[in-house]
Amino acid sequence: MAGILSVFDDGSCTVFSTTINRHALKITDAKVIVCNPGRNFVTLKIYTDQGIYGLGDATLNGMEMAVVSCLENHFIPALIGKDPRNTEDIWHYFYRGSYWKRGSVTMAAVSAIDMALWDIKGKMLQTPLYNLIGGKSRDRVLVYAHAGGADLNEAVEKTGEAIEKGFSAVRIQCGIPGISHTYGVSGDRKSYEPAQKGLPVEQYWDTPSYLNFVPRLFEKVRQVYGDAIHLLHDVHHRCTPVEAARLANELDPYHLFWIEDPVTGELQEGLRLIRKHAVTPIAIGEVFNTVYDYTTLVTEQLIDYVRMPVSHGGGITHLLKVAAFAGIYHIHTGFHGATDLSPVSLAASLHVDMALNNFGIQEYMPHPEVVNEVFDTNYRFDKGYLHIDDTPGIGVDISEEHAAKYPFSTASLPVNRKTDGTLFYW
Ligand code: KDG
Ligand code: MG
Repeated sequence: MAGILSVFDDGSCTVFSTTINRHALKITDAKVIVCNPGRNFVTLKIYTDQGIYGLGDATLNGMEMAVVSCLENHFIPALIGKDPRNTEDIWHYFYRGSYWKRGSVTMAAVSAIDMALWDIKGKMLQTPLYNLIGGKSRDRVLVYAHAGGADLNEAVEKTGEAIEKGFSAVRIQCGIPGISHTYGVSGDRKSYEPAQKGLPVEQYWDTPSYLNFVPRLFEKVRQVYGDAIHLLHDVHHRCTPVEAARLANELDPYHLFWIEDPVTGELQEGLRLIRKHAVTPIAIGEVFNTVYDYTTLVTEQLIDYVRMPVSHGGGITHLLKVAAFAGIYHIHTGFHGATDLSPVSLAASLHVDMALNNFGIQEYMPHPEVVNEVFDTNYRFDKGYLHIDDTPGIGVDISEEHAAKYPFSTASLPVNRKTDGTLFYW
């Protein structure tokens, strides 16, 4: 990758063959690219008058078009003419300046704008994003894989497959005897993708069966693979505080790396009961949007990992603040990285992971090959870690030509009911 070729007295410089005046930079246009290479992605592309553009991920699984509308009808028109280098001021313009603040849709739009602006900043300064936010705190990023099995034997087998691939940390989800569907388990042995075409499908859930089964799963996995491997589990918001306290307590002997979302994220005080009864570490926040969602959890040290994703939690600008807040309380990061976060998000998270001192682990659910036809990426997996190269900015590009071959198709996350029909958390 070519660097700055020459710098002139007036502050302008030549990068590649484009002359950039560093004293003036304006956003001239922005567009939203929606595509479906196997699943829907929404990508924001912001253009400047200096020929540099930036990309941000605006995907909100199952709610894609709401974010597109927010960007196209409300935020993009207000962006035109602003100086893209003013990431802090622009963040506050769309967050603090907006009377109707917070919420998943608005914050996904704010996040996409912020990511794209940091991408521009890095490209303009010809340096990878991590150099702008503290530089490298490590050489590589520890990641965890997903292993989902329809039953105990398959879950054990899938865990072994992840270890074979080089992962040293594995999140294990398993079909529960007596429950037809459970979170994180694919019906057809393909990789798990919760959003299904069309309107939400209804699934059924039974917490007592789940609570009886999960400790047996981790007992078995520890017997087979020993103590060295990091084990994780996602409760996916499905327990009450007392149920979660029982589960965390019964999992204590198997020394999990974490349990995730043991109770719904909005029930912050619920975590107090879990802490009284267990030392299994806790990760929360993939559905959070702002630092305010974390106040009680962090200041009372009720959790061990913050999971709010770069694409839903206000982008780089806000995630750095959340991570700093968490760090003061010895809480680490473990950012969300499911397949509904596009390669732009994954790369942006990796830059933050590289730079933070209180990085913990990164979720890594590789995208299917067809996604790499649309996105040109700058990260690679090797022996349990992701490595990111030194491409300037976030370092991911999109091929609009390939994206156009995969048009948007409505897909929704499931809705859950208890076995008697009562509506429940998914
Ligand atoms: O869109 C919903 C998914 O991102 C979520 O269900 C994935 O819980 C998840 C995880 O931990 O990856
Ligand atoms: Mg989760």
